[in-house]
Amino acid sequence: MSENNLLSPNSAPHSDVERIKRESNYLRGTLAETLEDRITGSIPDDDNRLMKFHGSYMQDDRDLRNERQKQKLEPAYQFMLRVRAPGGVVTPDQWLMMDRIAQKYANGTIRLTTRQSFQLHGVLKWNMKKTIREVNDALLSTLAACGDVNRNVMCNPNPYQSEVHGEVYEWASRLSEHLNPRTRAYHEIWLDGEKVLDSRDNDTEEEPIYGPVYLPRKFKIGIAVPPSNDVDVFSQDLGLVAIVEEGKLIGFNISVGGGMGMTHGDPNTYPQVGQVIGFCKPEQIIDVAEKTVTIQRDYGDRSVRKHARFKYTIDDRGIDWFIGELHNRLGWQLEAPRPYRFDHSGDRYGWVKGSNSKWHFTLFIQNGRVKDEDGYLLMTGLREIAKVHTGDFRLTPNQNLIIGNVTAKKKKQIEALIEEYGLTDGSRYTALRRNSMACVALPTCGLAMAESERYFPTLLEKIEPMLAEAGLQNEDIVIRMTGCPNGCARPALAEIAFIGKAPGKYNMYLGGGFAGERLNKLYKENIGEAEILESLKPIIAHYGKERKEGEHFGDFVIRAGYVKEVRSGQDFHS
Ligand code: SRM
Ligand code: SF4
Repeated sequence: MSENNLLSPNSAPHSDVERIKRESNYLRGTLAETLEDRITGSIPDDDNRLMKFHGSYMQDDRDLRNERQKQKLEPAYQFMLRVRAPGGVVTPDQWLMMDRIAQKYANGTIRLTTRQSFQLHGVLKWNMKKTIREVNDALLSTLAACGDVNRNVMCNPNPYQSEVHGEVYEWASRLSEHLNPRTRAYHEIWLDGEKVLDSRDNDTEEEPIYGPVYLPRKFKIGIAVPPSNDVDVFSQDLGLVAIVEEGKLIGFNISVGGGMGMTHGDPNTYPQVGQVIGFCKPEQIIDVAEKTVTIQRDYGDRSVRKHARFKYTIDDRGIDWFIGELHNRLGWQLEAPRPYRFDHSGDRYGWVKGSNSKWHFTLFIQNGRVKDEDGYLLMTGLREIAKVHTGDFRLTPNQNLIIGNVTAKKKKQIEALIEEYGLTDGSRYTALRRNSMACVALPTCGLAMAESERYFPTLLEKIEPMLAEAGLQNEDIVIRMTGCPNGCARPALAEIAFIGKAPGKYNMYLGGGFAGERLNKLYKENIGEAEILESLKPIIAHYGKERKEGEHFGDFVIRAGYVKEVRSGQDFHS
């Protein structure tokens, strides 16, 4: 392994997280002992860092913080658990397992994420082991769902072209498998597997791709199948665009250096869109991904975590440097990128018949939260469907759910359940809401500066009458909200976005590309609901009156001069 793995590009001291990883003995730390400690519901900071690699974060219920402080109680510590499945494809039995453990160990809800994973919230330390075991028994995993490694590999859930989906999904699974950490720590800690290493063997090479300190930061891969850019391929560290000719997958265009996170007011941090650098055949993709990951391993910034994502490695050294380094490591060269075209980044709802003659139903799930509420028994409905369904479930990159591969024979039964539980394809809502996403934020996310998931539906309710007035109820407009600038709902790519700044206050951005090809731009800073509505109303009315045929909202606001076009992340703050 290169020496660069041990030194930051600027030779500055490494961040403390690097020490924790290095001393962890391949992600073990003192986690096993910590979990046995019954005195507190929390775990120490160092172990919490390592816990992420195992798919979990320690959190506390922020709604209860003040009250517990007053009562001199420790915060209401609990754990978020992320369960990943490449491309978000799971069986009905796996769905039933998620449903069961959500009731048994978590807060009784399931959260479908923007990267096609599941999240559970509210798991207590004492139940973590049991929960992860049940996940593992159902052949799913939490390993590498978080942490400085390759995360859940996203892939277009494409219900239309079943064969292409099958092939692309296969590549997503292989990529995921190839880049999985190899440490046995996960089995030892959670599954009481055999201990294969002890601290004396710390030098043993267990991680052929990552090495003992893993990556400088998280790494993300997603595969889009044009014309759908639902995975927001340009937000990925490594984005793959499937090139399909005559119904057959012939290879992938490769995009590198995308990412969404930034810090408010810090121009050294910015969201970035990936750059397309070439094309390769399907069977070459594993090699390309592995070499890309090792370049980031060796050259990524290990001193300043805010500057450690792959996008900064590329922007600092230049795209030509990266291509040269990649070609060197591959020992062969990428071909010129092939033509492709994206039409949209959202989901297409309702029933469609796939090319394999099976049926697929895309269900609208507001902000990905699966739960039962008065008058809408979504969780129960999905449980009843899973009990009879013989196909699969596919989590979409927009926090929705596809009931996939329904046979003609089963369709009636599933339709009846959809009807009985009033499950919706979103047609009862405006197109704006069908194209909306919000991150989790409060009360569980420790980084949230403002509400997101809990507040966004209320804000949409207030925007929707403006659309009705302008005759735009059925106009697809991509709108997203996050509770902080980390960008978990990929807000920097939305046509309208709100990014939390403080309780009740948001920065408002306009002008992202409808197909996820362009970043948006700051329009108003630190505004509350009244000002949001006041600002949006005239723009929506203007768009209703003066949009050109087929012109998307994000393009219109640039043409009409509300915001300037952003061509790359470096222009984002200017
Ligand atoms: Fe995220 C951190 C939730 C997708 C960028 N993200 C977090 C944490 C774990 C907060 C923390 O570190 O303490 C959030 C947990 C909240 C909670 O209570 O559940 C969290 N991120 C989520 C999810 C659940 C949002 C959702 O509503 O679905 C998504 C889970 C994805 C998954 O299944 O793997 C999620 N996060 C994303 C995305 C979108 C994507 O990957 O397509 C991004 C932007 C893309 C990117 O990475 O550039 C994203 N999350 C971040 C960042 C900023 C990273 C950066 O480059 O600066 C953080 C903070 C960090 O890593 O320090 C973060
Ligand atoms: Fe938390 Fe911020 Fe991510 Fe929202 S965007 S889930 S507030 S880290």
